[in-house]
Amino acid sequence: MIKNNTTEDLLDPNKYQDNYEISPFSKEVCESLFRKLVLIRETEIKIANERKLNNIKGPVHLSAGQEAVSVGISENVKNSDYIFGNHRSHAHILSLGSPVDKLFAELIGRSTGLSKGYGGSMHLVDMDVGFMGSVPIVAGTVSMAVGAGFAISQRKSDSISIAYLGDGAVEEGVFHESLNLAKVNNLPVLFVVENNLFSSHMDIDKRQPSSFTSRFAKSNLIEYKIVDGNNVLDVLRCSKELIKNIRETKEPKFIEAITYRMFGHVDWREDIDVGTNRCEESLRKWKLRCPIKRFQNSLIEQNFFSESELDSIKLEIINALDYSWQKVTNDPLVDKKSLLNNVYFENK
Ligand SMILES: Cc1ncc(C[n+]2csc(CCOP(=O)(O)OP(=O)(O)O)c2C)c(N)n1
Ligand SMILES: [Mg+2]
Repeated sequence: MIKNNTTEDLLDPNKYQDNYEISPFSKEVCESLFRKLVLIRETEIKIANERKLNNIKGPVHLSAGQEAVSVGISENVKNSDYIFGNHRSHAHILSLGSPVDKLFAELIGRSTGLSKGYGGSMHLVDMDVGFMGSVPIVAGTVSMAVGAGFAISQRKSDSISIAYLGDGAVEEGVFHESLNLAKVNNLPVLFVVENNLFSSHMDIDKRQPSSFTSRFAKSNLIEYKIVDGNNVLDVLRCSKELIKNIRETKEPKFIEAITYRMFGHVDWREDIDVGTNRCEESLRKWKLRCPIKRFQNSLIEQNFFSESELDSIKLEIINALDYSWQKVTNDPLVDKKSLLNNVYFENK
């Protein structure tokens, strides 16, 4: 059942498709993880469909396929931690427990949305769950996570900050300065690179001499781990150890999760043949490494759940999402007169 694959094999979609060992995780923990994974996947599918119908007016960057990264990590996050996202943050915020109604409302400009309807998909915030914000500027939040790390170290609490970033963000100078600052100041920051092998439409082979980004952690003497980002239990285990370590030592750490997105860079299309390696065949293979399918197959094979039990959980979630969407479409739109509220300007 379980093959011994190497780290290098993570880049090969023909590998890491097998079922994996569930034990010693309990049935309860697995059900909760499964529910979160499915919630995020089905939310992204719903958003893709509504965007295609033009019911969502702004662009959406979907992370279907990458759910296991934030779901695994969020299991080890406390409410007092500070989490920073990027332009692809629906999964980050939902995995922390932010209500899906508020995400939907944000996408359609309702005043009940996460950013009161002013922001849309790339400007999400929910301080109740520790999510400090997502922004469209690639690598824009990495230094902010380091700033939060400074604040935590001044307050001497055991909180941590987390910067989620993509493999494209390591090509920004601020990323390198952030790693350096976090290391020399002993800041409790976890850098999480979701390496989906693409920056927009350009695959990493064409941009970098190596497909692994963790070499930058190594050059800053930051401990790092490379993990199968499509195996929720591996991500959970790996982040648990590193986060515990950060809380104890106040040293920054780095996770590189190798994953793949099912949709294209933006919106519902699959972006076949716009990058050099993203052809129908490679997408088909990567779908065989789907984090939900592998978890589901492993749970069934090892008698944690039956197929029909998992199917009914899925159906329950899909129905709840349809209900949420319908509900928020009746919420009030942002009042146009308030659009300049909260905008700072100096009237000289
Ligand atoms: C500073 C900056 N440069 C370029 C862009 C255009 N842009 C938006 S997303 C993106 C790709 C980012 O790739 P990655 O960090 O790997 O994240 P992914 O989209 O793969 O999740 C680029 C280049 C931007 N938003 N900000
Ligand atoms: Mg990427």
